[in-house]
Amino acid sequence: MVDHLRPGSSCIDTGISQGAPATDLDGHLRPCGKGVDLGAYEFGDCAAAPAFRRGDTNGDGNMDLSDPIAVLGYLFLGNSAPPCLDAADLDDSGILDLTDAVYSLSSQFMGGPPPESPFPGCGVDPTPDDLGCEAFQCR
Ligand SMILES: [Ca+2]
Ligand SMILES: [Ca+2]
Ligand SMILES: [Ca+2]
Repeated sequence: MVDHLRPGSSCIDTGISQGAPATDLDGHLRPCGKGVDLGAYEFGDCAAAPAFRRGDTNGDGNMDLSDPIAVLGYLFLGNSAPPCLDAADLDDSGILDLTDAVYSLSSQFMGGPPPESPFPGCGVDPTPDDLGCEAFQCR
């Protein structure tokens, strides 16, 4: 653990978030604290980013018609938010909107492109955004 930052290190919160991966080498979310830390590891005790499968909006293990319907219900009917908003952001635009539901329908039923990574396996979001992923059960 010698390559991890110590408390009080001048590297803490002084990195540049632009281009920084969404997680450090331990899989912990970054930034952890006020800003991204310099180096490969974030200092602190931030939670590991949950792995998820993009497109499986309701987290039931596969992508089917119920997933875009869950997105539409959340966006337009006031239903509760999906547990992992990143999984619902099929085009990885960082924004959850009608486009994502259409993307899912197109992908499943009209020969459209598959969801952006991570898909079809589980993984973490390769592009940091504000959506976040509270919980996802990979199976
Ligand atoms: Ca599903
Ligand atoms: Ca989107
Ligand atoms: Ca993203």
